[in-house]
Amino acid sequence: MEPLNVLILMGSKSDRPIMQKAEAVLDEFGVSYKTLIRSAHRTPEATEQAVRDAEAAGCKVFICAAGMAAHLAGVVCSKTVKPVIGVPIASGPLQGEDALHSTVMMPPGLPVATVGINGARNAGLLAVQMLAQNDEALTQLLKDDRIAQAEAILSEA
Ligand code: RP5
Repeated sequence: MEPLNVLILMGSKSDRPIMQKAEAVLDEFGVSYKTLIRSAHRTPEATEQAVRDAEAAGCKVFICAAGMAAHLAGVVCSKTVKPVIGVPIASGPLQGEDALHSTVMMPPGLPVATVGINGARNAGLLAVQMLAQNDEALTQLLKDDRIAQAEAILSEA
């Protein structure tokens, strides 16, 4: 069985349309991942279990997406020393401002690398960059992606 590299957690199925962009990046770069719906508030024990199971399966990076009072990334961070990437989701009346602050403003000692509101693509890319630290092939794919981005912009001029 292929080892698990990334676990994507999201607080609700309503977060899925955004988080599919993170999955698309991991598919694009051939990175193995698993996606689960787990909530810091609604399913705290199952969230902790998901972290334990993922670590046992070799998971190297966690991506955690939640909206409103978004504590999922912080709770996962409290249960692992693997890097945690937080994605604040624009759900609810504050449209992600609440989730951004809840995700990014972690106490000293418990870092969550937070991307922008709904920044699922960047979360996927940051996970790939973390994995690429020890992977020449992934590093080359990331360089190719930067070149492709530049070419796309220049071709529009
Ligand atoms: C958060 O509350 C979820 O991550 C979601 O963004 C938001 C709303 O959840 P639902 O009411 O759609 O399940 O926990």
